[in-house]
Amino acid sequence: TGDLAAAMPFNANKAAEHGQDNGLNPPAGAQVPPPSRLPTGSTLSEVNASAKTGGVAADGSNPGNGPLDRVRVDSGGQRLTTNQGVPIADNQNSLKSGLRGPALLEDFILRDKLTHFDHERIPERIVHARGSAAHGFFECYDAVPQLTKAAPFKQAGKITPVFVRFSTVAGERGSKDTARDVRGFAVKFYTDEGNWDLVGNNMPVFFIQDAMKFPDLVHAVKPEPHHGMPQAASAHDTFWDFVSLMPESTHMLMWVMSDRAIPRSFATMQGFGVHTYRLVNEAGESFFVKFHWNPKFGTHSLCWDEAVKISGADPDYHRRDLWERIEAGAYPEWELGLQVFTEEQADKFSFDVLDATKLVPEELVPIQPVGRMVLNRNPDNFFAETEQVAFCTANIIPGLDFSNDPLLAGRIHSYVDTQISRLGGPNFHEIPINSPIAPVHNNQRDGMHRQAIPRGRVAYEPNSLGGGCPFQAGATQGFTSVAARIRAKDEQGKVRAKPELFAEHYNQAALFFNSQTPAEQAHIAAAFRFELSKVQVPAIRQRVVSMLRNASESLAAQVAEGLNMNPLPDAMPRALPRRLKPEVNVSPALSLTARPGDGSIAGRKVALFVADGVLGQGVLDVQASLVAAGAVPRLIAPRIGPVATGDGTALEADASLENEPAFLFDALLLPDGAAAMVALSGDGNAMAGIRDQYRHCKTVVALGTGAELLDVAGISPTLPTGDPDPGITVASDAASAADALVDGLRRHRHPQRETDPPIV
Ligand code: HDE
Repeated sequence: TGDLAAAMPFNANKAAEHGQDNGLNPPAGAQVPPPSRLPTGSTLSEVNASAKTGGVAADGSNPGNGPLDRVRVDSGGQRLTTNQGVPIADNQNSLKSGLRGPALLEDFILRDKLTHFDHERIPERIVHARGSAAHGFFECYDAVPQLTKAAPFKQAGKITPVFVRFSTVAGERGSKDTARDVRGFAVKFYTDEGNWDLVGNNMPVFFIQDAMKFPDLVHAVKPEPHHGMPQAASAHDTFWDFVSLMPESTHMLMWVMSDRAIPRSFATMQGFGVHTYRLVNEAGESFFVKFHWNPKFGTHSLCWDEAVKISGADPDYHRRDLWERIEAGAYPEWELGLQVFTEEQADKFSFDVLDATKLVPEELVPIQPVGRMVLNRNPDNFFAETEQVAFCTANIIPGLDFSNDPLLAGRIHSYVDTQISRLGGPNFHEIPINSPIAPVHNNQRDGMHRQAIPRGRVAYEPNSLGGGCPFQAGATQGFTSVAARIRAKDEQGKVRAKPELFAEHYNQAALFFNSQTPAEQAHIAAAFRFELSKVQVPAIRQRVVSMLRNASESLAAQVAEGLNMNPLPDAMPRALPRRLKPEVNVSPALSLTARPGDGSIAGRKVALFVADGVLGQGVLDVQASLVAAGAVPRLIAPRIGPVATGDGTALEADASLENEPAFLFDALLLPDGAAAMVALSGDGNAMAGIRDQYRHCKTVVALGTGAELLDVAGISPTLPTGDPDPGITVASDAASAADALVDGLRRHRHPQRETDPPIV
């Protein structure tokens, strides 16, 4: 490198400090590339492509594993150390001056431990604080190049790792899972073109149309600020005060008062991107799109009394269900569907596709399946993964773009912003669960908790000293925004206002209500009644009913009757007096019953009651059949442990009637055996359990003398109509008992039995 080089200091270990064109370059290849986040020896495309095209990925394959292995810590066989790696001799006693003397300030081991402990909490999320998450993958069915160039959809069979977090909205981090609430459904795709976060909900619409109102909505639904009540509940004055003054919330209220707000499992709820987004293909053509996640196990919900009881017995009900399904290999799975439409089509709709309080009925634009998502690995550490994951609607990749939805616009700002205080600075993207698999190269530097060690002297662009790197990817490779024109008809200059169609608030609220089955409609009416009966100020209740009259007179009348409200208040004046004719008046796809799933009963839980004197063989046979069908049977007895069976079979109770009450289960078996019948019939926990199963419209199957327990509990195998109750079976042998349980689980619930108020 000549005389100049000889005259300059040169550190061969820091070759990159020397620029490209000054004659001081180390020989080509001498720079050590930074360590890769990929598993040793593999390339990005290997990590992201399955060997197959179409069909199924290998069980247990989890492409997200490799990149996180770098930071996983396993202390098995290791000695205890301080955070500096200094081995600790004694973890029981602080350092003192004499046995009874004062503790010494020099005890860096105690101080290391206490200091870290003192700071181990971070702020919870402003909303969606309570959540549960899992790793998995997205698998593309077929490439859709005509629609999008987005990485996950580029090749049939392509695998993209995902991390998914489900959440409730209103409750704090430690609140119950079964609150009546919207559920968050946030998916982080670690694509080979960067992270794409599809941060959605389990309902396709939202309460408000403009980000300006979000803090107001959240302040209204959260516990009231003077006394901090109620926790994880919308049944209070401030929420209903706000929404009743915001008629745009009517449609969303229908969803939140429906059984969708109390899902049976995260695995049995739909997910929606909510906003209209854009897909962009290689040619730069763009299409509007709505994202739908449809669960393989069908859409199933709890009923209200069940949700209330579960929240006491197992506040972690959904978190546990997700964890156990994955541990058991009953992997939750969803199909991703796209509703694709053009701007010209959208122009003709009777609603505005930029209005997040509106959905696009499936009858108008069908859903096109493009892939499936499987969750197959539980996190190793709740805090490091589930708590620290930071979803940001701003995270999109080439092939996708935003629409002008004004609610989305606020979100694009808010999610990045909130992480800066929640996760303590601008480098939260470097926390392992957040960092992309795609390499990160830019000139952003420093800040709290920086992990990357950028090499070289160049942190600006343009530069010549770094050879112009990192260089702009250019329009063919890099992200470009769709050059969507502001059309003449939309050109108004700066305005703080809304498009006219945003003022139509009731057509889709009516569509949703009218598309529900009678049982679902009854639940909506009961939910409004419950929530509004908790509201103290009568004028607020009146205002809600007056709003409902614009969506459904029948619903408004039922709610008013439930509240002893007489006469009915006048209908609320409409913001848009002219009526718009909706394209569809009934959309069967909006009913939960429209998606029974693939018939699998994987992960569903069955209580098999047992007690001393039980004829154990029948119970074991039912248990074996249920396990074979993928369900989770549990033996429940008055006490845990061994059961003295009447036929000498060895049985051990998994749980007691006290610690796992029957309402935690999807179905119930009452066993054969005269002595067991006597024991259970004298046990209030068993009797309450049978009545709860009945009241919650779940399946109860009695084997032999077990049928007498139904009589003792006052349960009739006949419906109020006089027909036999399809959810109550008296079986003479284990095989038919198992069949009846499997069949009942497939049907989930038997609403024919339901009355209001309940007869049991
Ligand atoms: Fe969120 N939302 N949101 N939201 N949201 C947050 O971001 C916000 C909205 C949703 O599991 C926060 O990281 C604004 C719609 C989910 O970590 C915050 C507006 C939808 C999650 C935030 C909305 C959502 C959040 C709190 C209106 C469905 C949990 C912590 C303009 C499409 C993600 C955080 C997770 C979380 C802001 C409206 C879904 C404060 C400003 C609509 C699933 O940034």
